Amino acid sequence: MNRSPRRRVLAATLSAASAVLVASGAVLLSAGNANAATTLGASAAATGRYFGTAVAAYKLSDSVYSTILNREFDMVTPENEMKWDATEPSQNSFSYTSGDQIVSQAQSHNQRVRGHALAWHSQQPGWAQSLSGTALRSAMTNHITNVATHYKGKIYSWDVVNEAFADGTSGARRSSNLQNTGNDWIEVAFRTARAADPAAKLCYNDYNTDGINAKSTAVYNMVSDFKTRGVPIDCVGFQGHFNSASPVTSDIQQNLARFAALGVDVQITELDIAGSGTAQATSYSSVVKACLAVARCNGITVWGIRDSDSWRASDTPLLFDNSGNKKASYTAALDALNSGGTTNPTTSVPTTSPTTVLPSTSNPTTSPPATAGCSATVSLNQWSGGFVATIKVTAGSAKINGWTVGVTLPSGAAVTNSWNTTASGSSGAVSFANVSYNGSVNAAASTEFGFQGTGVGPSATPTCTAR
Ligand code: 9MR
Repeated sequence: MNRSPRRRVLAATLSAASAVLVASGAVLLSAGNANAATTLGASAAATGRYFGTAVAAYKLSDSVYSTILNREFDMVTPENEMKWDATEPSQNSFSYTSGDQIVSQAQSHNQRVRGHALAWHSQQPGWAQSLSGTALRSAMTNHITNVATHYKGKIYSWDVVNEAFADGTSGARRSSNLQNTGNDWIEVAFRTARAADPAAKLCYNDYNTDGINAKSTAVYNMVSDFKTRGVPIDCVGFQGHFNSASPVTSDIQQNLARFAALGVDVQITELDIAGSGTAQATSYSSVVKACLAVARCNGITVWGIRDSDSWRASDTPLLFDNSGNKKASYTAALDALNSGGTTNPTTSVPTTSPTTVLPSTSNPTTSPPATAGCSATVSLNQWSGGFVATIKVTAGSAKINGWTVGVTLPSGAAVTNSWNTTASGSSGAVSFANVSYNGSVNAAASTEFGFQGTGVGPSATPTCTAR
């Protein structure tokens, strides 16, 4: 794949590492608890998430490999075995042996499976590469129907479409034979997958979309459009292939949050980070924490087990060394998981109800608030031509039951979308009110919302009015 350097985002205020998004149904787990889990899967499960890895069928007989796989991970993605070239080597003749092997080993170890990938410009069989137009479109839908039907009931989520957007700043679709069949090929793929396996979560998956940039915004706009028009999409995968040209940026959390606010789950799907030692460990920690801070970020998958298993082994990008020993990056990822985060409301158990973040012990009618009110601060990620603002609303010394934040945008700036709030106005003086689930904020507690815009974002301290 092309790995052109991602555009650097100017982080006016770094909020990703420390901010915690308190979204619907989210609770905070205490850090450093004595019952900290000792494997990646168990630790992720404690917050309602999974921790997965890419798996190669031919390595399952390697005992070092399979011991780590079955000890640490509760989700697997076939690295190559469910791709078009593997599953349909000649037209309408299907081959599932290696994919089935991974599914059956996963089932016998209580691991779920992310199917990867139904429609992709790469790793197509030769016969598909030479098709075009309606012949290719029919071949694609036939492929999706057959493969998704074969695995029906066995797949947690499918990467229905993989890597359909171009790198760089164009925000355009990637040019490919599939794209040449018509711009609707992606939604046709999703509708076909839904019809074949209605229970599988359907994901769009891509790389260089981890932070906020032109490519991720193009994907965001597509997902938003799909949700508006009822095209079936349940999740967005962010591959997370990082190296020095394409480093972990501070806005991953904000990017995950803006997609989640569209009503989809978000997942880190192919995480690997070139490097070693403390620098690599710190990067792993920050990616894990970004996911934990977003309630709908419901899982992380690393793209292989040992460094030697990686598609780019010389970058030593994984959590285990060539001998299967845990690296510093493993410990950093596990510690980050054990530090807790927002629980995932789509998979969490009932004990994680929002009532835990909204204690109702103070009754304003009998105990008037000492100091009503709230304050707000803004964290800004600004790039040339656009920005994302994250606003933190903090209650005063008494619980508040609603809030409105006033922001003055500089001339020429405009709000294009927002999350965890209802916006009034889009330029000049804009006000943001709480939504149903984040109006109640306990004394001295905080909640966050955000918005994206064009132009230059607001830098002045916002006003906050409480109810
Ligand atoms: O890890 C996969 C490697 O074994 C294959 O040779 C390669 C072929 O394209 O695909 C690798 O996995 C890719 C994944 O399917 C999609 N995102 C990028 C991954 C790394 O290239």
